[in-house]
Formats: sequence, C-alpha cells, structure tokens
Amino acid sequence: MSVNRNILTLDEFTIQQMRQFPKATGELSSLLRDIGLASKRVNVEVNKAGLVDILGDAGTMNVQGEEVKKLDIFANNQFVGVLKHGISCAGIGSEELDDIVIFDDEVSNNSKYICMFDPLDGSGNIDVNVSIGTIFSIYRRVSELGKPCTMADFLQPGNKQVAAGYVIYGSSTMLVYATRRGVNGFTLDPSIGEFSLSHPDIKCPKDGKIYSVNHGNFFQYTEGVKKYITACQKKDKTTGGPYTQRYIGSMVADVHRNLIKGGIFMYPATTDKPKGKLRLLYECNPFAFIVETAGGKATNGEKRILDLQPTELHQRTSFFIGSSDMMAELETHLAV
Ligand code: AHM
Repeated sequence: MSVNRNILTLDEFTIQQMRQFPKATGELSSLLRDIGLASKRVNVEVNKAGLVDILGDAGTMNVQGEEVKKLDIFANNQFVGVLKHGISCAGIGSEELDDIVIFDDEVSNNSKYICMFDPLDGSGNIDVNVSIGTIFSIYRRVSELGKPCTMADFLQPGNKQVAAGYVIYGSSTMLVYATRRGVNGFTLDPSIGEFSLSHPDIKCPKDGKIYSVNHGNFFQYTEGVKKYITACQKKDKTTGGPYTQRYIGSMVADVHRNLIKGGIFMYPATTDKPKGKLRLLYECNPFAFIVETAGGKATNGEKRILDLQPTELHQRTSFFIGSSDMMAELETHLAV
C-alpha cells in the first residue's frame, strides 16, 4: 500500500513546528495532541447522535444498560480526562463547569499551560444533524511553576493566548488551530483516524459578501447594528451589496465558513441579553485570535476583543468578527 508522505498529520505538523525552536519543550505539541485525541472520541459519539432513539435518550439506559450521557457532558468529560492525564496542562476552565478545575499533582503543577474550552458549542443543533463544534484556548500560566495554577491564569486578556482552535463536526471533521505563526486546518482522515493537514496557512479574505446574524433579534439591536444590517441588504455598487445572509446558529460552523469564504459574524447585545450571549473566554477570545491571525478583525462593537480584561470565567460579550473590510464598514455604522 502506498502512503502519501506529502500529507502531514497533526502530530507530525506540530512536531515539525517545534523543531524550528531548539528550546521548545514539546509541551504545546503534546497539549494539541491531547486535544486532537479528545475530539476524535467526541467525533465518534457525535456521529452516532442520530441513533439516539435506538441507543436511548440522554439520562436513560441504553441497550447495554449503561446510562446515556448528554453529548455535551460526554464531550466535557473527554476533554477534562485527556488533559488531566496528559503532561502539559495545569488546569482547565469549561463552559460546562461552574469553576476552574486545578489538576493539583506534581506533573500538572509543573506544566506551563492552562486550557479553556467549550466542549460542544451549538449543541442545540445535535437533534437536527447540523454541524457543531469544540472551541479551545491555551494560555501560558502567570502563576508560579511547581504550584497549583490559580484563577489569575484564566483571567488573562485574549492577546496573551499562545494558541487557540476549534474542531468542527461537519460533513467532514476538521481541527483548525492558530499560533502566532499562522492558522492551519486539518481534516480527519477516517481511514487512518488522524487529522491531516488539508488547509495550510489559512487567510481570511479581506472582503466578503456573507453576513451572519440572528435576524429574529433585529428590533432588540442598537440603532448602529440595525443600520449596518440594513446596509448589508441594500444594493450598493461600492460594497457589492446586497450581501448574502447565512446563519446556522452554530458559531463554529458560521465563523468557519466566513473565515474560509470571507464574511462577518455578529452576536450583538440585545435588550433581553444586554451583555450579549457568547462567552468571552472560551468562545470569543479563541475565535478572535484565530481570525486576527488569519488577517481579519474581532471587536465587541467598541474595543478589540483580544484587549478586553476579563473579570469572570463565564463573562459574556457582544461579538463582531470577520473580514477586515467588512469590519471597517461595520465600524462606520456603529460610530454614528
Ligand atoms: P450554546 O452555548 O447554547 O451552544 O449557544 C452558543 C450558540 C452559538 O454557537 C451560536 O452562534 C449562538 O448560540 C446562536 O444563538 P441564537 O440561537 O440565539 O441565535
């Protein structure tokens, strides 16, 4: 059997990157490998989601007499488990858990990274077979090595991220991650069970024609946001409008599409949710880091997302992210 040696797996790629830094310890590569492993396990379960009627609903017993867990709890347990048993993570924060989990053992206390994640974003879409995803964010600790990590390690602004990424469980499963050196995408090759480099050096197109927003909330948005959405719908020779509206309601899928094709995604504050809906630390910061590294922009409507100083783990924010020209156009509407 011939093996295509030109295609790098996720592990091969991260190790190749590491080899360019003689002082690198390999901890980040190992952390990314752990995340890849957990997401492969989640992928297997997500693919079985349609069999829930046969296997049993969440909270019930399946045919083997085992309790069926909700997929987001299952995903959370996979990520926590794999990172706790790995050698590169001192602690985690998760959308599914009220508080941070400190892996207080000798190896973990000497690990220099902490990780935050949303194990299964858009999980409301599982029942209808729509793409969902995992989002993750990695920081270097600010607390003293050799001791347990602390909340201060988690409440760092997004501009301190070392790496961030997402996994999209879609028509194929992809893992995309960014470091300061660039954004790369890997597609899961089911024949070998490995993520293989399929989208090297992803760049977000400077301009686009897709806008993604929940139109049902239109009358709850600020005047500036309403003005921008209205402008998106107008015929306009300068902008190339009207734009196309695409909104799945699964941020990983919506932002992934806009990152590849060019576009803007918005989840603004509403009168019902004056602080916004999406979470700063494990939803917005990782995407802001990825999209900015790829050449795009991300703000809360006033400030750069990556410069916001977090005050709590589950903090929410308004969120605007996408192609740099579309973001510039948005800003002109928000400013008035
Ligand atoms: P979740 O954390 O309950 O999965 O919600 C997050 C999701 C995002 O993926 C998506 O962009 C947004 O919620 C959709 O919200 P809405 O249905 O209000 O438009």
